[in-house]
Amino acid sequence: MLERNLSRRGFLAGAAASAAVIGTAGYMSFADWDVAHAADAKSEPTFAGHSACGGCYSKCAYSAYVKDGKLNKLVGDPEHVYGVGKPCARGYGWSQIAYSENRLTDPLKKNANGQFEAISWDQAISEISEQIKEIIATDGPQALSLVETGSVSMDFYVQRLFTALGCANMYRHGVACNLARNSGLLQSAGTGDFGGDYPNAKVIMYIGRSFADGIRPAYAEEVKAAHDNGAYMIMVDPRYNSSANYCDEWVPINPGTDMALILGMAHVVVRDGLQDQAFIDNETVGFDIWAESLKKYTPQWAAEVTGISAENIERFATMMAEAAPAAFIDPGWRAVTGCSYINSGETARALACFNALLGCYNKVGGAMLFPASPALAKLEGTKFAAPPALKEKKLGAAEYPVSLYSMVSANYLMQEAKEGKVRGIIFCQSNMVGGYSNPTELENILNGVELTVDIDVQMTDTARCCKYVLPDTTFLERDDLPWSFSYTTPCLTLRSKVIDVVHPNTKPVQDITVELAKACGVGQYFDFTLDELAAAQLEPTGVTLEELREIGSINYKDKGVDFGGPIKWGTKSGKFQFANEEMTQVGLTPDVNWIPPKVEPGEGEFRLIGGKQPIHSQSWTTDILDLIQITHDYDLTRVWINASVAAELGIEDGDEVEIYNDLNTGRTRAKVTERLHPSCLWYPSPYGCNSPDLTNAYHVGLSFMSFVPFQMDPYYGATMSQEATVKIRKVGA
Ligand SMILES: Nc1nc2c(c(=O)[nH]1)N[C@H]1C(S)=C(S)[C@@H](COP(=O)(O)OP(=O)(O)OC[C@H]3O[C@@H](n4cnc5c(=O)[nH]c(N)nc54)[C@H](O)[C@@H]3O)O[C@H]1N2
Ligand SMILES: Nc1nc2c(c(=O)[nH]1)N[C@H]1C(S)=C(S)[C@@H](COP(=O)(O)OP(=O)(O)OC[C@H]3O[C@@H](n4cnc5c(=O)[nH]c(N)nc54)[C@H](O)[C@@H]3O)O[C@H]1N2
Ligand code: SF4
Ligand SMILES: [Mo]
Repeated sequence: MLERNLSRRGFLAGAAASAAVIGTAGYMSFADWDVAHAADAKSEPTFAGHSACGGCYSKCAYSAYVKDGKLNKLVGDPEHVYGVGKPCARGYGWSQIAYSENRLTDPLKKNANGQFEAISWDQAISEISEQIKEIIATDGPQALSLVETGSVSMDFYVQRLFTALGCANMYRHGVACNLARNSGLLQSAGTGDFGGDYPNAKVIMYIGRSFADGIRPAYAEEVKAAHDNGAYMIMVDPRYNSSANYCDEWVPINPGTDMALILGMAHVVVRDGLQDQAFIDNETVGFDIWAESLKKYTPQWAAEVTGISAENIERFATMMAEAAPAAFIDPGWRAVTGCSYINSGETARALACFNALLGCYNKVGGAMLFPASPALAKLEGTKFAAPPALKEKKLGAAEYPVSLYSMVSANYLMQEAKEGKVRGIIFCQSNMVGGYSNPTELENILNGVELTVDIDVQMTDTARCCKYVLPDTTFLERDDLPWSFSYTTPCLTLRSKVIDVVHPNTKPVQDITVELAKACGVGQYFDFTLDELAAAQLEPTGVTLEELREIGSINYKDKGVDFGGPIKWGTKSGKFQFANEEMTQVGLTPDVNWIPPKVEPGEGEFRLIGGKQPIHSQSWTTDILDLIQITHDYDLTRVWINASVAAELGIEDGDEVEIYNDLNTGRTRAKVTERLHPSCLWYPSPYGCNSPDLTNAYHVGLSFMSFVPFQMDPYYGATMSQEATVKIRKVGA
């Protein structure tokens, strides 16, 4: 266990707070935080402004308090519809990043020996921009690319730079998150995402979604409300996850077969005429085609595939149909529908179709399409007007025509880079090597790319592989643009700078971008300040920049979902689509049909499945001392193995084990449990950092993706993070 100096604990103060993090279904409430900081509270920190957490992409808003110029206290802003005033443990932990001793503090360039040397900003900007210009002059702008998922201003500035350069190759992290899900939902329901009216639901089925592990505070609160209001909740997961305690049933499914469960349930609903025919007649197309296909997906067939009894499949289907429209299958986020399997996107499409059978969209207690987000000004014809529209589409768009365009596969970009078709890649707030696909393969590919730049706040696995590393300020040290978004209700949020820049040679990403734009000859598209732009964007909202800065977030509670009202489907047909001819472009049938997982474990093999832990975001937060200490305290880097299987292999709880396949071998300890399906091993996803500069995270735990090949699903291009098998043995046996 890691020994560390307790006096260095800046935020998560002490063991009580750590225990609360784990004990309260995975997230730390404001009350817990208050208790932990009772002593501090007496010394009166002062309000410094509204920030929005930079610890994951939910950007939960909070009020920041400082003492002696240092961040001292956070209080959640309840108006923020994701954060609901209750930042999670990761949020408190990540707020320490500004003061981390492992921050990037200067621009760096890799020398001939592979060592980084500090260089001046002038040198960095001029060398990078010269190379960008040379690449464009020789091979055109499509030889460049960007991998970025960031704050609102980061999105705006870096994407505008690439648009100005004429380069369409802009990618995000969806390939290893929700690319397949959002695309599948888009092709059926016409939206990349939907939610649910959890508090009013009577039956909810979750397939591979754990709101107490993969946290968004609003989600956790809503599910708690569903539970308190008596909803019957079914957790389908090969693992008894941290949310299963809230549920009425745990259904340990054979991993990768959720689609068969949904098809079997849909068969029962249609066979028994339990579908909402009025909804189907008025709102959908293609029902008859799917109904015909469903005939073959009997509960007996589904039972064979999933390992769930036919009786239970019948029971779930009937229970949900009887509770409809106050029943739905949750769309999941990452694990099952997002990117894990060859059938992930089709599983998303299947569940969207099942919900359509229930006629539950935008009904009280049903699935919920989000209301429109607050409209910001488009700013055409003004000095803020966007650069000319791009002439080409991004690489991979033609190969993955049914994928959501903004999410087209970053792995495809890497494949093109491997073949020498891409000469420059800029990463921004993206640790691709740390977890989008096989890290060794990604590192090899990046080594062959001429210009690689990473803009980050710490030396990640990706930064290590780049030639230039540019130090951003942290989210606490910079202003942002207004964020307009929508969940159960529309919301407007502004993140403001709340502390002074800690390291003088770091720069806000927007300033870095403007300097690069000027040096590349496209500075005319950035002839304004961030504040001028923010004020102009806000004009249609009726709120000024000053007002929004003062209040932080506005929740438009009166503009929520119109339950029972007309639905505007975002599909080409204008209806919900049970069948969609466009799917044939990628070799799929118009309606949803069974696709088995790509990989099946052979003799002595296990499918490697994984997931989030409440205290870390992706690979992002593992270097934060207080968060990684919780990892050590609770021994959270163990591999889960089913108890009967472990007994057969002579593995006991806590034993040192080796996990191995053709790609990787690694050692850890076993967590022997009844709470896991025997066909798989479960390993947490945050660990295995390979960057020695991140001294707290370095080589803690194993890197999940090191056991997974560099690959893409043929339909949507997602990374298929669970299409891999491993073996396990006791060390020394
Ligand atoms: N603490 C924390 N919270 C986060 C994040 C984070 O990194 N850390 N990241 C945020 C982001 S970006 C995302 S995408 C979401 C992800 O949120 P989720 O998608 O909920 O996250 P996971 O933990 O990957 O997966 C959920 C569950 O799926 C199960 N599972 C794995 N394989 C299968 C299968 O074949 N079938 C079924 N039925 N279940 C399976 C896993 O055991 C796990 O318990 O979390 C968000 N919130
Ligand atoms: N190992 C691992 N890989 C994963 C996952 C996982 O759980 N573990 N989860 C998958 C999922 S669900 C998702 S959504 C993707 C997410 O993939 P990414 O969006 O790439 O997220 P991270 O890999 O966490 O890396 C985020 C990076 O942003 C940096 N960063 C944070 N704040 C700032 C800032 O203010 N400015 C700049 N410039 N950089 C900043 C962090 O230091 C970190 O390197 O990862 C996927 N891959
Ligand atoms: S869910 Fe947690 S880590 Fe993510 S933004 Fe909110 S408080 Fe921060
Ligand atoms: Mo994600």
